[in-house]
Amino acid sequence: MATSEDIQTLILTTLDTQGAIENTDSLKTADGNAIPYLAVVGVLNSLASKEMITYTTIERDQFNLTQEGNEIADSGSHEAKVFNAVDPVNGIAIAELAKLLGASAKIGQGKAFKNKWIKKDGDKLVREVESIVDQTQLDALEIRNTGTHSKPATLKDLQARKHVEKVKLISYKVAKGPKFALKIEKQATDLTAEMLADGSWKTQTFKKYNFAGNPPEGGHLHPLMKVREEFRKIFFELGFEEMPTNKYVESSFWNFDALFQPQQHPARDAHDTFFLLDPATSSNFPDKEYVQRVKEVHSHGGYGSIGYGYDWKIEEAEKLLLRTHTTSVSSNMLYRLAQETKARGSFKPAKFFSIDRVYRNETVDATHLAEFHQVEGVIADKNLTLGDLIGFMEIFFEKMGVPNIKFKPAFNPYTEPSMEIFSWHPGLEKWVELGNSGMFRPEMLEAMGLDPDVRVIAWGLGLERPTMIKYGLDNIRELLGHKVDLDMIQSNPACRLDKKMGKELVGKDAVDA
Ligand code: FB9
Repeated sequence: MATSEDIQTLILTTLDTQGAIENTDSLKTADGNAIPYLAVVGVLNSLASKEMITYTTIERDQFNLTQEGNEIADSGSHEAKVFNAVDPVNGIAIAELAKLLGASAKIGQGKAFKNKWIKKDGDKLVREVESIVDQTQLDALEIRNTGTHSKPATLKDLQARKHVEKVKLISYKVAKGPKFALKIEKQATDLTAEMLADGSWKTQTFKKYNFAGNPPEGGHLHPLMKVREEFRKIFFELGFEEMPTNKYVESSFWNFDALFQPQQHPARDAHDTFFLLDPATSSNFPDKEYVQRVKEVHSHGGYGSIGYGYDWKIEEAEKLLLRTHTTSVSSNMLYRLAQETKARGSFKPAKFFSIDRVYRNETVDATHLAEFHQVEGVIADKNLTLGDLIGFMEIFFEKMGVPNIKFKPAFNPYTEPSMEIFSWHPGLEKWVELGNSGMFRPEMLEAMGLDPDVRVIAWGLGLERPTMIKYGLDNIRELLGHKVDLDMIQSNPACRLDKKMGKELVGKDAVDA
């Protein structure tokens, strides 16, 4: 068996003498054997990587007789065997034929009938013609001798009858490369100190890095995470601090009560909220005075509010749940801000944001699942107004590439006034709901201990809708869940919120936000 060195030398010397190799099939080893193409291509690749040669692949089909095909070429086709077995005069009993020819009998009869060589006569077969030409045998012989056949139809037919099989023959056309040489110059794989010292690096040829290998299978960021990064960038650019959202389980106190959401509010029953069974409750509330103030404002009001006038129960507030919004984190952060203000004795404005999962026991549909990612921004400063909120929304959504937004009065238990945010979507000729916003109520903020002139504006939107719009997905199950196509995950482009993206949704399907 020729070694790769032998093959290398054979190729280089042949190129040297003949200038080119039209077809490597012509290469023979010293003992005159052809060289298997797999051995050749290995050598060609290494010579090509050194730019000593260039080569192109030659593919051609070869047709080989199967074992049955060879029997036919040697001893005639099934149908010819049948014809020859039929006595020209007396014919032959069908049963007799089977004994005589075995498997050929059945196959041969069919074809001999079709060729009108024989016919049935009772339980016998008789000849219809004097003599026959066994074209099938001739065809098989032609293929054996030439590796193909003049009539493509015959090739097709004989392949169908499993007399012939097609094999793809690979060989190569080789030419000298820019760095052609008869001898392979040993290529260095590293630049060594010695080379630098003795200057041999100047003339030394270095082995090219072979990056051809399969790209390393790395992780892929889910589109949601790419859009999340875009939002995080916007918030950081605007000087916001990210809130710690690594606690999906929250107490009803921070998720609802601290936000002045009454205990009988429909969102607080299991139809809308996932309550925990075990542990069902938690009583580690920060300071009893604050809880008392929350109880007070819910039941009897205060801070200019009449409250809800119901009997607020700590048991309700202790119930653990999967947070229904990241506003539960905002309430906790604003309470800490109040604590820090008291401790520092002076108020310092704050800008917080959160982007993380929230859970709502809602009916799932094409754009809603029981969990989604909420994006929330909170700005706390003295004497902020609704104008500041509107102004800031314009800045924020401008950075998202969403100009000319509009506001529609809305209601949230924890903000007054509240506004839904809409943008006119040119592709859809329609207003798309972007999110919700408002000014946190004094019942929430002053109960925390923040001074009455400290105002907090806040707004929220989802991560799923912008991601679906940006990546041209019109069903949330294409984005999340077991039906997601992993190719989409592995091949989705980088996200640019402020730029139109390739498959960005336009027209009808982006509407039902
Ligand atoms: O994301 C939403 N829409 C949206 C957002 C961006 C967008 O970008 C396009 C690329 C240009 C397109 C659409 N929505 C909010 C609107 C609707 O999708 C809505 O049907 C679904 N909403 C979720 C809640 O569903 C129950 C999105 C989610 C949402 C809604 C409100 C808030 C947060 C998330 C809030 C709040 C809030 C209010 C006041 C104070 C603090 C927080």
